[in-house]
Amino acid sequence: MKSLSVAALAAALTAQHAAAHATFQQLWVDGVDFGGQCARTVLSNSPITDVSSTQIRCNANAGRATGKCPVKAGSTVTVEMHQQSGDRSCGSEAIGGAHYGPLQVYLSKVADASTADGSAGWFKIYSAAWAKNPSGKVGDDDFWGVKDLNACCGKMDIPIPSTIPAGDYLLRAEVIALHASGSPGGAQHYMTCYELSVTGGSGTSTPATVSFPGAYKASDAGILVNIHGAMSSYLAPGPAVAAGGVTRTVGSGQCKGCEATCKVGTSPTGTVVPSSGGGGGGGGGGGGGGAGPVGCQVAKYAQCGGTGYTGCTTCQSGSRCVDVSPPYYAQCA
Ligand SMILES: [Cu+2]
Repeated sequence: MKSLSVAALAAALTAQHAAAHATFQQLWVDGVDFGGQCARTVLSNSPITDVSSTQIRCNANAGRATGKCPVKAGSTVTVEMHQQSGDRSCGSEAIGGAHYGPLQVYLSKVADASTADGSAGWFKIYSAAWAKNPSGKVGDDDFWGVKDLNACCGKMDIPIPSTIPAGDYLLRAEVIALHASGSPGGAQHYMTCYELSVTGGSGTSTPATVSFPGAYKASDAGILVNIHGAMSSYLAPGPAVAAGGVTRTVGSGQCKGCEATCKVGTSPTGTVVPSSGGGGGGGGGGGGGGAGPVGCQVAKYAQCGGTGYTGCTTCQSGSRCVDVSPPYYAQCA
């Protein structure tokens, strides 16, 4: 039997590890599939590990969304994560490689979700973190939000508080993978920002907010932690879940996502509210901006097509428009 050299083995493990990485890609609203339309598409499925970086807001090089998903306060959205761009099948885990940790969701009230840069304050509306495995097994057998997410084919239902004021919001969905977090900088943050236009609601709740960066420290008990041994508790990082938000009891062993009704390809699909003024989404995209039908040009890695997309379809020289999540999303590559 042939044995691999150490270098070849290391390369194989690195490749396998990268393949296990993931991004939040799609959003459902009350069972209506908006695909990737209101997601600021993340170009790499690699994690952010520096909690003091502005990339901790909405990930690195997040491309502009097609528009804003219309959401009624008090309704339920479903975030959807997968390892590979455009692959919504349930054949592989949403995030693989024993990348266990919490799933948390934040909202930020903004003037315009299509241009907001994530510097406004955030409040937490959802946390699915940890629970002890009652079987007595410890360490990696404990229950984690990530395990529930994987059991639901990458989908998790997130109730939107009925008490928030109407207006634009960024919704930040985040998995923190803790398999290597026993040493500083080892925790892996996987996040995507979705652009929402919220209507209705009683509109009086203004929860206290935190900033990104700022909400997390590398030394937080929920970030610098060895999850492979016995744990008696786990404190998810960031602020407490705001009033009207949900703390999920993880480890039910059952999917509590919308998988019974959310069927890719056969569920109703939604149309986003167009981005205002043709401006670019914040946080990167190469500054292509100014999308318009005449003389326009889309920067490499920015969106150039897909359901509901009305912007420029001409890619900058050296790149071409590629379907990455047909029919929802195409980008210059
Ligand atoms: Cu990893």
